[in-house]
Amino acid sequence: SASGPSSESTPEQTRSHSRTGMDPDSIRRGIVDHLRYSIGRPAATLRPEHYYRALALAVRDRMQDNRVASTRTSLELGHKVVCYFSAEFLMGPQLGVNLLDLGIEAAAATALAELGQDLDEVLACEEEPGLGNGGLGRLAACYLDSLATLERPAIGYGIRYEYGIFDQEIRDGWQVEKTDNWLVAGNPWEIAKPDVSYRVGWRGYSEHYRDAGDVDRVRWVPGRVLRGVAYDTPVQGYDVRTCNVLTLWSAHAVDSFALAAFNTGDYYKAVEDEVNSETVTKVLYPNDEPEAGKRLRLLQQYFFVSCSLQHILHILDDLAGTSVRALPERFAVQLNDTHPSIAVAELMRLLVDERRLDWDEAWAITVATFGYTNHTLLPEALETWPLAMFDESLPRHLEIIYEINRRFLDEVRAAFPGDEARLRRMSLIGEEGGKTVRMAHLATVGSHAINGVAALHTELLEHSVLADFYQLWPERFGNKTNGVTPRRFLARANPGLRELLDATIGPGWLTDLDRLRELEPFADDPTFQRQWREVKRGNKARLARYVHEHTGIELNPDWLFDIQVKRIHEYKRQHLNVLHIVTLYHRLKQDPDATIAPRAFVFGGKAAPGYFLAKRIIKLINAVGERVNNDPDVNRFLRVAFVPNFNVQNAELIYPAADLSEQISTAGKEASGTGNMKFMMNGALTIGTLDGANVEIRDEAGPENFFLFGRTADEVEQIKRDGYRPADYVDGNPELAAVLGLIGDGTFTHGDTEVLRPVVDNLYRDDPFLVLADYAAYLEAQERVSAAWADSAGWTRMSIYNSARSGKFSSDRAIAEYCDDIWDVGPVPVPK
Ligand code: H53
Repeated sequence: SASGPSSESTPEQTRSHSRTGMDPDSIRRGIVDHLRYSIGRPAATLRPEHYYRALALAVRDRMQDNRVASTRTSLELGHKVVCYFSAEFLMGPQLGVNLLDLGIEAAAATALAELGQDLDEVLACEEEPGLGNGGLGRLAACYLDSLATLERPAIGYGIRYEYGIFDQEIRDGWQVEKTDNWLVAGNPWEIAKPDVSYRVGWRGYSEHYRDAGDVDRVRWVPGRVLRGVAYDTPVQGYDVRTCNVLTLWSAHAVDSFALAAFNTGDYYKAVEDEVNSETVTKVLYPNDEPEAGKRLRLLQQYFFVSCSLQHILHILDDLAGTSVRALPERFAVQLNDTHPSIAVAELMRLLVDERRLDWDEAWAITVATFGYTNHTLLPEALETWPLAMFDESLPRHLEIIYEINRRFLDEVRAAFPGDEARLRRMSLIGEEGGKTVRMAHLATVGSHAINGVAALHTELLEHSVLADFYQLWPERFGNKTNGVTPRRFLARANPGLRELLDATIGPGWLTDLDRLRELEPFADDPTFQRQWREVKRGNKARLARYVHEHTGIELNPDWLFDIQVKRIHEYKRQHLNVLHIVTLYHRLKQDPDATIAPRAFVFGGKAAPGYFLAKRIIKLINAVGERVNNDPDVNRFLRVAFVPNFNVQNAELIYPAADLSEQISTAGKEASGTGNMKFMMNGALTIGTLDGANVEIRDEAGPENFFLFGRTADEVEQIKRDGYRPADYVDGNPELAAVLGLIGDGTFTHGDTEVLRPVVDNLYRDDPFLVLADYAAYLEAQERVSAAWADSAGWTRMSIYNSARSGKFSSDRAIAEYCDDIWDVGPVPVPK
């Protein structure tokens, strides 16, 4: 073989090296071995999906070698480990990125070709794990990628949902949800660890007793117990030996149900118990921002947090001579939103009740261990649990929260004497509309570092939602602007651009994205501009094929591709985008001689199944699309496509195909956004509000390379305070009135005047996200877009500048900041 074992290798190493070599020959042997020993199918029946599984297993073997070396290096040398707690990890397809990270894309393609298989066809067989809803879950996945690439020891901890985010189908313009049975064909990336298993209690009561040393103690006697089992997925860094791990917990009954049945004679009761336990990790709640408020959701959160903390303490115990007191020196635990914030109370319980530390010491350890990332200001998304439900579910944790609160409020009292209103505002227990446990307050009080996810978001956090906490502990607050991984969203998603970048600025940019600045001198170079446009056109043609295959709609790759993909939510204002389309439709219908620069509008995104208006907005997009696409008066200039089932896989086709990125949320509502960054890296220009990370995107790109419009966050608040009356905007704008009229009068719905009525009524009467107040400014910005598009060289220059200046939005930059400012974790190179 090409890379034979070195002469110093021991026989053991020789065997392992030849088994997991990175050359085409070794990979081919790996595939053949797995086909034979892991898949076990007669040669004649082998199809691409079998080759997919065999190659995935062969790749996993290679990552596993790195994993073993990484664990040894980080644990034995005593390095601190980042633990990222997240209820969601939206990992996306694994095979392609793992090949990239290991540097064996070409070798794998050769190996498959020798077996008569095509790599692209094999890659297409992967079912993506949809264990997340949107931005928050995908951010967690990007951060795992950067942690490994920056050689930081890290463990992602989460939930192994049996059913991930639903698959979306579009029928008659409506969203239809299909369950996502992603595990049916097996998951070659995970390794089940039945021996890595912890008990998790639930319900019951707490019992006070005196221990041998005559100290008052409390023990929790749970009414029910489940068992969590670890499933490990290796997370390979790019071009390094470091391979971290994502540990996801799956819920089971505590004892073998068959055994219990023999003892009690009640077989069916025992089976039921098994079934009940397993429901805990059965399904992901499909709400992106708004909290679900469901008891099972609280149990999911507690379940994965408890397993993870027990696992961490267990690792600490295994490190000879390390006491739990060293926890914050050895582990940094980050809470991704409030979903895992029950960890604060659970760690206190483990330290005080089980490890018998005194309260003050346990509290100091807890606060030093946790960091909390807030991802939203939307009031409906801030988690609170009804006190009664919480008490019934986690009675001991409620006692602990009361004690944390008592001590905390004493501290507030000391800092702000006599300020009763402040105490009420800051309490961990909310009093308005029935008592609740406020999880954001628990996470904040229990963490030494609290961060927002974009500069504007952090600023608003410090002066609105968490203002009282900021005044108490300003030094604990900081900003960590989000980032996305260029490995997946640039190199994998956009092979044409990757090649052009390599050819133009040489290698190295993929792990040092600021180097894209070296493109700037080429921004006006006609040859480079032509190559740039060719890459973009190829990407647009690729997306057009996909859209045609999945919707039947034909898009012309020479048109301007204007794209909005993200969860469907009123605050993201997909309906504002639609008002623009209907305005253009109306103008073309009014004036038969009118012409406009042709545009393809592409949408994608899922609506939470119970979100009435979001589902109507999907219907609105499809209804307008159907009419526009089939009307010869307008379809020469306009097309509208809704890509069904927006997910990580098709996202990789969509971002690189955009000319224009729609980031049009009401200012102050989108914490950061990360799709905005993926578009920018791939050379799209942004039309956007001053919201979330758009502000920083505009600062980096330069205001002349960004289409800004709309009210600022301050102005939005001002308008609301003054009493917003959306109807005034309709009365003052005949074109807007006509557009709303068309939507309401059945023009797009075959005469049905009821279907879209709720959307129109909502805008006219309430319009909580100021769609109508920003309509005129949005149209004006779109005019600027059209004018800029008419100048092809000018547009190309702006496109190049956007990519060239997107370096800040690499998740490598974000993770380096977390490591330096919050986690205190440095690089731990694993010898090759
Ligand atoms: O988190 C993203 C942000 C985005 C924000 C999103 C998010 C969720 O996806 C779910 C819950 C939540 O509180 C926030 O909406 O703006 O970019 C990652 O930070």
